[in-house]
This record gives sequence, structure tokens and C-alpha cells, in this order.
Amino acid sequence: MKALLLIDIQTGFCPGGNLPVPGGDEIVPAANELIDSGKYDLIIASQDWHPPGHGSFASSHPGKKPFEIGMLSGKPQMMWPDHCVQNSEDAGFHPDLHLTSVDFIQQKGQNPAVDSYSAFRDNDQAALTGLAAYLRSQDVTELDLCGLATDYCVKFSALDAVEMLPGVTVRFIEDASRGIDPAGVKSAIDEMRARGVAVISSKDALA
Ligand code: VGL
Ligand code: ZN
Repeated sequence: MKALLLIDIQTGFCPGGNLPVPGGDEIVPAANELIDSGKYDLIIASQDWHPPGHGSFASSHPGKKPFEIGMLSGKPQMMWPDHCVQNSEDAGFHPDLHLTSVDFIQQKGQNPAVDSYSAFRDNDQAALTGLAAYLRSQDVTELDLCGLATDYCVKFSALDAVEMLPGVTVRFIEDASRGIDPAGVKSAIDEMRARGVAVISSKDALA
């Protein structure tokens, strides 16, 4: 089984959202092309889904501003603007994303005491979302990922896929993804490559 994992293609991560990724909305046509291609047996979308007052929000830490480093449950944590609060418009998928063809939605980031960049488990690696077990149960052997943001949720999801799904081929679709910080994107791509993730284009994925 071949699966496509769309990471956090949400209003909040697109221009106009609360944590906009530069050019985040530009990936929607490429994502739709992948969704509609018929190349995938299974399509999964992850959704950042924080309760109000989540511990990754700068607003939850008096004196902290967004994009400063703070502490969360004893560990250094990037302080984010309030984003993707459960049931808000900001947490919704991009309105043009072909959501009706998505088979499974994996929400993450509900625990207020820990952030969850990966669609597979929390950042402290303690709590699993269940996505790895789901993909195993579906006999997924090939997993392509893309989405937002390359240097955070896409990277951590790709690295966890390699680690938690031994034997599964994991590929990152670069042009169907965007990142927050250009230097972070470069090192994320290097790190993914070094850990066995293939870096491909959507043209490769559609071939
Ligand atoms: C993300 C920061 C905070 C992401 C989610 O989707 O990459 N980044 N929450
Ligand atoms: Zn988040």
C-alpha cells in the first residue's frame, strides 16, 4: 500500500493565518494534484489541534513573546503565536484542499503540557498518536509526505516515519512543502536525507 501524508495544510499556517508559513498556500495546487493522481491507496492529513492556552503559545507564558525560546514541562520550547486552536477557523484545512478525498485525519497537539510537531508522537516521544499503528494495520510500505512546515512538523513526521515504520520507504516531496525559516529548511532537508528520507519533487511522485 502506498500512502500520502499531508502535514498541517491548515489556514493557520497559510498567509493570513496566525502562524503563517511564507508561501504556505502555494502548495495547495501541488497537494491537490497528488491527491487526485490515483497514485495513492491511502491519503492521510494531519491537523495541528491545540486547546486554548496551549503551553507552546507565548501568550501562556507571561513576559514571553512569539518566536522566543521558553520552557515547557522543563524543556526548551519555541514560543509560538496562538495558532490552530481547536474548532477555530485557523485550525481548519485550507479551504481549497481536496479534503473529500482524504481517508483519515490525524489530529495532534492536544496535550497542553507538550508540543507535538510529529504526526506520530508528542515531542517528548512519550505519547503516540496511533498513526504508526494505523499505517501498519493498512500494510503501508511506501509513504510520501509534504506540507507545512518543512522545518518543524514535516521534518519531525518524516524522521519518526523512518524510525517507527521500519521497512517503509519514506519520501519528502519538496515542492509541495514550505518552511518557516530558510536556514531551518536547509538543515531539515539535510537531516531528513541523512536519516534515509528520499527528497523528491511532485513530478517524481506523479511519474
Ligand atoms: C507547526 C509550529 C507549531 C507545524 C505546528 O505545523 O510545522 N509548527 N505548530
Ligand atoms: Zn502547533
